[in-house]
This record gives sequence, structure tokens and C-alpha cells, in this order.
Amino acid sequence: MSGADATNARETATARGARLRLVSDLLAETTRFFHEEGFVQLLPVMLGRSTDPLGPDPGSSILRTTELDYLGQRFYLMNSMILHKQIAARDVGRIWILSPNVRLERAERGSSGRHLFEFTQADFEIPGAKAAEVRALVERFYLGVDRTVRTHPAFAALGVEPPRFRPPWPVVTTHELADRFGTAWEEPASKAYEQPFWAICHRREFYDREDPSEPGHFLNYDLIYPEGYGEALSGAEREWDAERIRARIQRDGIAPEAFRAYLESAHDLVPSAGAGFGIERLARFVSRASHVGDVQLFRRVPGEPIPL
Ligand code: ASN
Repeated sequence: MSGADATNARETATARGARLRLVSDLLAETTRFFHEEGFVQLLPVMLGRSTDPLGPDPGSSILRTTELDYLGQRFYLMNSMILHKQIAARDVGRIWILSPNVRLERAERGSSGRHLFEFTQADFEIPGAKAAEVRALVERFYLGVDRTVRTHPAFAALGVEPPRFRPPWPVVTTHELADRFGTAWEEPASKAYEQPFWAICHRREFYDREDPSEPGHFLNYDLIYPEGYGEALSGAEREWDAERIRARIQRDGIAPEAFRAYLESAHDLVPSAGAGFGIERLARFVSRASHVGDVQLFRRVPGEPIPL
């Protein structure tokens, strides 16, 4: 190894160590926050009899959901725990989970800077909550993140300044965003903003509630990071009426067999709202990493060769 190569390798190892320490401290802050807000932490499931269809959603591009047969039953690897969260909110109350998700994204997504085929989201659900209450909770969470990063030693090691979080953040409909930035608004809109913003009213998965008083209007919300970093979080008030859920599954044209187990468990769901935010995307944004894979020790970037 030349002297320059050795210096680069040392710098890379220092940056990696700093980012891993930051991820660890962001996890500690996330745990502290949900604990103080009165949530029960559940352990994740990784295999389910039904999972998130991740569609129809213009932002989703998975090749397929991974399935396996085990002792006479069909299981799916978790795209997300959304369906389990609804049951958990009904049975337990305010819950949160550090949930590993496997999403087999297309190889092209590897260059977006923000896609991984395996990542962890902090996923929470609140019985009886409305969208505005969830957005306020998330904004409180980011004030804690702001305090954590302000004094964190990783930034001196990385030679970057963490962003400041100054909620409350603007709420914009996807219709307004599409008018201003085109249908693929996420990246240009993210580049145009200097603070995070909320994008509301996405037409997507059956579990996001359609406003009964305004059909075609959806009671969901995404938090978008500024400066081109893109989506941070997605969430919604949920569709909880079994008949409406059935009708939405049919309207979306998705195979009902994959949701039979969910529909059997979903008989007396309660109204709820929640969201999930990617831990790696949070760490990427605050540490100004060029790729979300840079905050993982074992990179899971679509299309890259994976050593282990
Ligand atoms: N976690 C998201 C939610 O709560 C769902 C997802 O990850 N697709 O709505």
C-alpha cells in the first residue's frame, strides 16, 4: 500500500467509525424518545403470513416480495410491519418497533443515494391518533435529534456541520408539488427546500385511509428531507374498516390471497395513525453522507457486489 493509500484507508476507517457511533447514538435517542412518550417497544417480526404490498405507489420499485414455504405455510419477508402494527395498536396501544425490512429494489436504485435492499425503520402506531398529532410528535422527535447531533464528536471527525432542525415544517399536498415540480417531484422538491417539509395526500397502498368526506383525498403524510436527501418518513391515518380494506385491495388489483391472513386478523381494527422513518436515512442526512450505504457496516446497496 502506498503512503497515500494508507492515509485514505485510515480516513475511511475513521469516517466509518464516526458514522457507526452516530447511528448508535441516534438509536439511543430514538429509544429514549419513544420511551418518554409512553410507547411500548415491541420486538420485530421478520416473516409474516401477509406483508406490506408496497404498491400501488409511484415511489416504490421492488422486483418482488420474498416468500418462502415453511412447514406447510407460506411466509413473506417483511417489506414493512405496517399490517402487524395495526393489530398491535388494537391489542397493545401506543407501540414502536425497530423493524428490519427487506426490499428487493431494482439495481438502478443503487445510484439514488437513498435506497438499500435491507434497512431498519423506527415504526410506530398510535390508536385513535390523527395526522396532525403524528406530525407534531415527529417534529418533537427531531428536536431531540437536534440536541444529540449538536454536541456529537462524529462531526469533528467527519469535518462536516450537522443540519439544524427547526420545526414546525410546511405541509404541502402532492398535487401542489406535482404542479410545481412535475410528477417525479421528490428529488427536485427536496433540492428546493432548506428545511424538511411534509408532503400529504399520496394515492398509494390500501392501508392509508381515504378521507370518507372527500374521496380521492388520502390522510397520509411523508416527511421529506431538504437539499436533495429525499424521503425521511412515511405514515398515515389507517383504513380500519374491514369492508373498506377489502374494497381497496380489490380496487388496487393486488392478489387477495397474500392478504387473507391479514384480513382474518383484521376483523375489529381500531382507528389509528402512525409512521416509520429509516434509521440509515436519518444518519445519512445528519452526517451529510453521499450514500445511505455509507452509514452501514455491511452495505446493502442495490446492484453492488456484497462481500458478506
Ligand atoms: N412504515 C410505513 C407506515 O407506517 C409503511 C412503510 O414502511 N411502507 O406507514
